[in-house]
Amino acid sequence: MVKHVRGVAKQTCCGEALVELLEQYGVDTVFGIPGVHTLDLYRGIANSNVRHVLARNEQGAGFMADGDARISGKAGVCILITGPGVTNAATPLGQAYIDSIPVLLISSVNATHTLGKGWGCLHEITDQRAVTAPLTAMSATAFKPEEVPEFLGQAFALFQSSRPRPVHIAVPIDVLAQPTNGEWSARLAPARPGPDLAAVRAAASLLAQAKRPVILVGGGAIDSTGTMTELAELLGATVIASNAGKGIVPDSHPLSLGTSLMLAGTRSHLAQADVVLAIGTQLSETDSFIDRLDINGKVIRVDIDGARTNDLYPATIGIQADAAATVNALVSALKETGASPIQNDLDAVREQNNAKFSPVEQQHINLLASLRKVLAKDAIVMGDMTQVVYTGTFAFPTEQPRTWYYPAGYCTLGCALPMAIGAKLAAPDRDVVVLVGDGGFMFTIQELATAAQLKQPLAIVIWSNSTLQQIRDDMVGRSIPPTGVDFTNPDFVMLANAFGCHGTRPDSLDAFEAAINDALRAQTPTLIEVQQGASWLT
Ligand SMILES: Cc1ncc(C[n+]2csc(CCOP(=O)(O)OP(=O)(O)O)c2C)c(N)n1
Repeated sequence: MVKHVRGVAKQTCCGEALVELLEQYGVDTVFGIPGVHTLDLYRGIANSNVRHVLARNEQGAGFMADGDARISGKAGVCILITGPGVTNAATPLGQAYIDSIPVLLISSVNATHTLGKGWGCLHEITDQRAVTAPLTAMSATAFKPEEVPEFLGQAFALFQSSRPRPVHIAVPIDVLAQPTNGEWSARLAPARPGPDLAAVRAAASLLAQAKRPVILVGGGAIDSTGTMTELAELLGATVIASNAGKGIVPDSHPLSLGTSLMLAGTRSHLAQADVVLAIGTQLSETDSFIDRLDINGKVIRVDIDGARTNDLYPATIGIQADAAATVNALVSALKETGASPIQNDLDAVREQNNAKFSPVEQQHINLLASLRKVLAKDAIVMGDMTQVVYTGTFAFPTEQPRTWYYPAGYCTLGCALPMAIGAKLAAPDRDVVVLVGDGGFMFTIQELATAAQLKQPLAIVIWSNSTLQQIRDDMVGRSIPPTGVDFTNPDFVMLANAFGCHGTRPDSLDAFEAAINDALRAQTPTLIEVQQGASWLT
């Protein structure tokens, strides 16, 4: 590609052209850490309108891209070096894969003529593609500049038209430096397929005849807010959300049991359903923490991934289509046939669910009630792998999708802080809170420097107990003496100050609420350490 800069013809290299093409696809932010292998990509970033966010470790960059994608609904992009950059990002790729998040990793790879030779080149890896292939929907290496627009076209088509999962495109360093020929432009991608209307009519008729219908709602249905509630109301059906589906139907709706597949009342209610409509959910083990749900009714499955309709819970009617379009079609079909809703009172189920909480869970519930009180409905809570988040899954009332996050599938300690950084960049006007254990926080603590550099007013609540409590409990449960779980924490307030952040240890629920309010209005992140067992929590 030849560009004219102040009358002088300038040849664009592949790295630069790649960034220009990303801009054409609507990418406005990339997360990364530069290295000698990505200089030509940074030449492109430097000459573009793309914002570059410097992470402090590539794992952080990957999670930031993931958090950005979860909130914006668009691809989150990271640009990383060959070898260690890519391997550091393997974990966020794994998480984005399991949660169907469109993360695009652009990386370099060693020069074409060195690949596979084992010469010991800088950042060399025997087969980089083999690292990311199992963690992505597509992992491709562009051996010529002109392959870049093709692979990017494929990546954005995958994100937009099918189950969105991460994509890795690697470009050898010699190819990144090569001049490009011709103009590159973004390619069109088809819309997701709509449902087969005969199958929709059959599903609507099964649902209309159901005496005890249940709708299981997953993250694939995230764009069906409103119509999903209408569908439930037309049927009088109970709605149960997966972790990723939390908030699609407001938790406060009389027909909603929230995210509660891990609770006995909900599970026995599901077992009694005569028709179960599962939309955009893979019914995974990490939503219930049992191997197999007791489902005895006829199953209708709606999924963009056709294989899901025939897995552990085979469908009587399977519809491979976009969830939102299918919910619309089901609502229209039910309105046409004039279906009437069943009477459905869920109070007894809720009572059974609320029967017994442990003393520590009760502390979580008290803290979460305070948090809910001070947060706006659209505030974002990024949850890490900590018991207060496990409790919040069912105990934190959520009224909107894309507001409560607990990525239980890959279950990666330390994901929440960098995801929150990406989320805040995607939605600067929304409040963002991190809920993280003292164990999990230490996994990505360096990204506090990123958040401080960005002056993000994140409220970072650290649930502090100087132990890996969940694993300690599991050991005790299996009669194993607690081993390798206890640790000494740093002074989190001093640590926050060292990073240029605020730090505080509230000593009452009022003080906690004030700390959250202050944090969300600050010019920098705030660490709020909450001690498990503190008298004000009980
Ligand atoms: C990367 C990674 N390593 C190990 C684990 C296993 N694991 C799951 S929960 C947990 C304990 C987390 O401790 P903490 O963050 O302090 O939260 P708590 O359980 O005390 O609430 C561990 C080690 C994991 N999920 N992810």
